[in-house]
Amino acid sequence: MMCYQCEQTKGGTGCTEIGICGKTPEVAALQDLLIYSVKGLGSLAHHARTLAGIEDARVNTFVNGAIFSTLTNVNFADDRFLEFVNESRELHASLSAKLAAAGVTLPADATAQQPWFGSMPHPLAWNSQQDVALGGVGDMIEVGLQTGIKARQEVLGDTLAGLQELLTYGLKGLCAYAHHAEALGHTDPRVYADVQEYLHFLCSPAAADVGAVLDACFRSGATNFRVMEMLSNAHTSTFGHPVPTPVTLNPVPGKAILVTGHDMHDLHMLLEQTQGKGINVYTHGEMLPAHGYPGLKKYPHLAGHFGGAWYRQKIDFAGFPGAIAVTTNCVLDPLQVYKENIFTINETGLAGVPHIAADASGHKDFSPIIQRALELPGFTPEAVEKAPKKRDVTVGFGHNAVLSVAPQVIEAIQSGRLEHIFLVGGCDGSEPQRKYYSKLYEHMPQSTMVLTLGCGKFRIFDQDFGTLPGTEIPRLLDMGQCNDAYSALVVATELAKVFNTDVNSLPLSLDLSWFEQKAVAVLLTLLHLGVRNIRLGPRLPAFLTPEAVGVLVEKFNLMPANVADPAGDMKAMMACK
Ligand code: SF4
Ligand code: SF3
Repeated sequence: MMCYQCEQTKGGTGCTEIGICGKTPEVAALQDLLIYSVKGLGSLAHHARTLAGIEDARVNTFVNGAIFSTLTNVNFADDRFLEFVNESRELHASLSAKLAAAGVTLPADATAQQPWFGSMPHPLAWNSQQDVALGGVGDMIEVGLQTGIKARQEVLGDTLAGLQELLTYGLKGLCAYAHHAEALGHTDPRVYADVQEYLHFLCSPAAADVGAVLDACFRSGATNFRVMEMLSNAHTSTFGHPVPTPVTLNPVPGKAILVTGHDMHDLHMLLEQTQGKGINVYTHGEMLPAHGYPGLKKYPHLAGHFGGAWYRQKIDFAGFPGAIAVTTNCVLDPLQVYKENIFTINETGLAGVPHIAADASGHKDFSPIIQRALELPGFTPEAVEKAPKKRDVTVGFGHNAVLSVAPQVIEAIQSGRLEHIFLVGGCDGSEPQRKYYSKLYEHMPQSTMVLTLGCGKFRIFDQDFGTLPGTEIPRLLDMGQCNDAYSALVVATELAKVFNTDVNSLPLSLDLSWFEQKAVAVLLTLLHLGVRNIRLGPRLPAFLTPEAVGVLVEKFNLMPANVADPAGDMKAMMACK
């Protein structure tokens, strides 16, 4: 195997024997094959749309979900990938039949072999091959082994192969966000069309050109901006705009369910289904911002938040006395001690763990999770009594809430009481270098504010930053999940308008921590918007060669976080460098 799609990749170069995340070579091969197949399906859907105006709703939904399933820490179950690849080929066959029925033939070069496919046929041709025996996981792994990055690196070189991966990884994040929005009934035909056009592009001769690939990467950043806006609208139109809300980190006595991941729709369905059952529901990880939404906080049994960022999951889940619902990333291979308590939903999967699928109407029956929660002890009064008491945290500073205090923020900037704003957003992870982010906060002067989003917030979310001198405005404002980077961009754009300048000229610094491919999508959006001077850490992506990084440095002054010197980075950022 060879995988270097996330920040914790082995040795900063690539996981080759087994993933640091626990991904096996078998699952890696199946994921590679699924991406290969989906490139072909996406390409076919692109032809169907542009040649015959055919829009296939099942294909649109499937492509985004299948791509999402290959994102880091989403799915480790080989039988789920067997299903995905088979479904991809079935959908390919049904869409081909629709094209044939419409009397449309594909252009002669639609399946032209590209050198980087190596021993495999063009993905579109492979999907149509009837003679490929794909009876079981073993057969698929054999084929999947031929579709990895190595073949592309050999033909294209590391820089171009890595830039193709940059586009693919950005798509993984984008498709994940689009899939969340779709769960809430929000879709955009342009987004489906864009995704499939990028997949088609990756199968075309144009993808052999560095400039064309970079251009596609930035265009995908534009698509992701639409997607994040769509997801933000999906959340706010369904659950209302987030409002500042204190959240307890102290459990209460009673039966319990813990919900992790990013999917607010699942949490809502679970809150509905647990009403009146004597079960308290707690958020974990990226579900923390749920407490700020009026349509979710209204449920009295949404009892609080439990635990920290994803990488502490084995400790948090082992210590949770109830059932655990995994809506999306990040999920880790479970410990035996809680394996019987955990359930996967949506695109997530774990070997040997029950999965709850949606029915044809999108409804999910969470009875098995509820049943398990009722069997387990929950939090006993004694355990609650003994647990160390923690201070509340405050969530709910989406763009609406922040813009409602904009006049005070503007006045504070003009009077010099607010010197600088930091956006320290993104993912968390277990590597020691990530202490940089905790230390960064220690060096922040009192005359500054910090906006957080994503699970990176768990470095400091429970600390008291006080209020901005002379105001009631908290110095620490959590804007929500990683996708709420959209909110941060709305706030920055509005501030820039007031000061009659652009985002790059504001007293604002972005110091981003990345881990997985949602962060890649957000980064591509920021670059598409022309945001400069972003610090990125704790390590730069392994799939970007020094040559590729050089282009981003020259165009955007993108810089690596100086993890050895947080004080130095803070000084530079205060000087707007
Ligand atoms: Fe390694 Fe990350 Fe790939 Fe897992 S997702 S195999 S940790 S690079
Ligand atoms: Fe975290 Fe996995 Fe990226 Fe949504 S939960 S930010 S890492």
